[in-house]
Amino acid sequence: MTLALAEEVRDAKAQGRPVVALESTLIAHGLPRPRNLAVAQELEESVRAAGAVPATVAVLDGRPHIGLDKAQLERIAGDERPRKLSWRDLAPAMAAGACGATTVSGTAFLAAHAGIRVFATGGLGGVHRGWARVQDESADLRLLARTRITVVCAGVKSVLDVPATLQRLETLGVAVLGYGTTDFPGFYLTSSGEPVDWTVHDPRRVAAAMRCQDLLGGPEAALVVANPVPEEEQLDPELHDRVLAEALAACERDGVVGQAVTPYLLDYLVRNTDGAALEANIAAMRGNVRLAARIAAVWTATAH
Ligand code: PSU
Ligand code: MN
Repeated sequence: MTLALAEEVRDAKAQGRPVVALESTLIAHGLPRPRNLAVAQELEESVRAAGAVPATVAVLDGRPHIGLDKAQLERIAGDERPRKLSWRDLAPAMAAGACGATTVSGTAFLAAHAGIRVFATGGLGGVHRGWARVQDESADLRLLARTRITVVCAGVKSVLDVPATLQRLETLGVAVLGYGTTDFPGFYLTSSGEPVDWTVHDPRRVAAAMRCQDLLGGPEAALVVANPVPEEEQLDPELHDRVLAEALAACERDGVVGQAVTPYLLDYLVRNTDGAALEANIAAMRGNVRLAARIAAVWTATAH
């Protein structure tokens, strides 16, 4: 595949140093400009500070890039408004010479092809509420069922149907490890109120599970590490529940459907919590990136 690997990423891989893949849709479509660029740069810096190399993934002029330089990151965050590319969109985007930010499924696919095993994001896509009426399930879930990569996330956005998403992950055979928690995180909230089957407290235990996946072989599947936002940085749960209920009602009233639903709800949450939802979102990403760097460090140090 014609992947453009940043020099820094190529060197790190050749020398067996840790690399962490980062997703670009959250930069281009998940955060408001111009804050998005500052956050993207900060996340890359925090991977470096932890001794790993960041590899933000995106498609530029039809070419998948693994690791972006400063100008390329600015393009993804800027006014060009790159498209949102899930896994299925990669081939058409390449053929069209398009620019696009990759979702969890697009990023995981490209990162795995580049031989990167650890990936950090904010929240996974999942099963939308009202699935019985409109079968909207993110392509993230099926891609993770067939890609050997470890994804560190803060759960799935609370705008989704969390129990249904956990059920789908079970059906698809994707293991979920709660990091320091017996609850599945609730993205903006420390807990979604749903339990997880497995809990770990140390990056070494995550790396051990990755090793065991490889020892077992069999169908390729991801490992989801669900890392909660610290309680002191979460969105106030009462405010969250109230504004989310309003947002869902407004969405229904305005007849918003399909791809537009998530951005609509997220924007509503940010605007109606005085930005507190945005701060919780960024706090979650920071924590995930730091943990991913630690996992990647253990993973490369215990060479295989
Ligand atoms: N969760 C976030 N921010 C995001 C997304 C999820 O907190 O920006 C993005 C991710 O890129 C995820 C995608 O992969 O939304 C899922 O979109 P869809 O439901 O269209 O598959
Ligand atoms: Mn969708």
